Amino acid sequence: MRTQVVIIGSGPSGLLLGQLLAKAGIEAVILDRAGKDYILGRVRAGVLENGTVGLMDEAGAGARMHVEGLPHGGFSLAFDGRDHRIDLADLTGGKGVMVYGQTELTRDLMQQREVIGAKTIYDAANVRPHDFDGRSPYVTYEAEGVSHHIDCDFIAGCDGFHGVSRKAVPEKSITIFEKVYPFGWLGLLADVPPVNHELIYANHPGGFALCSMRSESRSRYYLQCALDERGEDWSDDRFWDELRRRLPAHHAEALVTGPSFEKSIAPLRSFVAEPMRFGKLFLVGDAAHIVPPTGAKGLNLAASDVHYLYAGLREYYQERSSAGIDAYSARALSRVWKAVRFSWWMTTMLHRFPDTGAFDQKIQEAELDYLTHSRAAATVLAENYVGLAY
Ligand code: FAS
Ligand code: PHB
Repeated sequence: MRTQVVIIGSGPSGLLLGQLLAKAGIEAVILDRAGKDYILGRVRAGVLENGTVGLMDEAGAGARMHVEGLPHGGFSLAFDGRDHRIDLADLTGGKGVMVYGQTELTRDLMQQREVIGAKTIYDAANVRPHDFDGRSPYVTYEAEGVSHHIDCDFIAGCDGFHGVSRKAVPEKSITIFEKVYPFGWLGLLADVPPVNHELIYANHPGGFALCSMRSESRSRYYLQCALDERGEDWSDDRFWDELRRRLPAHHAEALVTGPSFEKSIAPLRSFVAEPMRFGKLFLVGDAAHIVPPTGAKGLNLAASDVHYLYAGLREYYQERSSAGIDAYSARALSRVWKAVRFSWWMTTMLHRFPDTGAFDQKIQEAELDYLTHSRAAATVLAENYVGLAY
């Protein structure tokens, strides 16, 4: 088989890239080691930047997002028993974010890919990129015990943090930057109305808490927890009691609880692989970088990577210019590192660290005090949260 671009990974970045390439008449085959149900069963991101919303529209997959998504013009920081609204729209000249679950975004992209009849191979085993630093890249995989070989012009490694693409790059050719945080997030999904109409990021002596949502009847909550904790150690009652403890009283009293149907713990890390291009192989999204979800940037960085790579590939095929693909890594990394900084800053400001001393505590309090009393400080937060320009 031969195609123009092989995309490894049918998550948000792979599917979004596939849709955009198809609209530009560029053929791509997507391979994923998992099946659709597994991919759709993962509970991940919930907040879309304007740029991501725009790319979904450009990909022809944004219709349901505009009907079921929740446009938000602000969010609250809660500390010392009070909450302080960050008015994103006022601070950024009218911008906001769209609350719409990654699961639904992925579902919409899968559906659109089926509509256009583009080729996606699920349950592809032992996917391997080859000769990407040479002139004839190809990808091999196995399906139902049969080995397959796909010749291509380019390979997009959209296979996430644990994927095969980054690991296929010789160690001497890649530089890793990493910071592991000494805590995780325990996430819970329940079909109960959200405690607030917008998100609440809470800094509390007992630890960080986040109140989010998937719709007006489905809530998504997170609690900072120790790395050695297990989801099964947290009954629903224990989770709800601890969430109430970490919220200001008026929110704690208003909290509607109910049975959870998803509970999981995610570790937090900052991770960047440089560069993001190796000959004919491009790393995209979580394959190249990971951020703590405090800044709601992971999924949105995958989208901006796709924007840069799509622009480069379209320029290559339509204008026979390599300028865009040659600039991909530098352009993507410039935005990645600003989002990594923002995610690190939000995480450092809002979480309790095991080694937080009295001085660090005072710095956190000063940071929050400055943010809620200075328009300039709040503007910096707001413009990063809605998403910096591509
Ligand atoms: P993905 O990991 O989504 O997709 C990679 C795909 O590649 C998967 O379908 C996988 O099956 C496939 N694959 C992997 N290895 C392969 C192989 N060897 N061969 C073939 N296919 C292979 N981001 C936010 O913005 N907000 C959040 O709240 C948030 N919460 C998160 C919680 C958790 C537990 C995790 C892990 C991540 C979270 N993220 C969050 C980040 C997350 O949303 C990612 O940024 C997003 O999934 C990135 O999309 P992709 O780059 O497509 O990678
Ligand atoms: C979510 O709804 O899952 C979510 C929202 C904002 C974040 C992280 C996660 O910063």
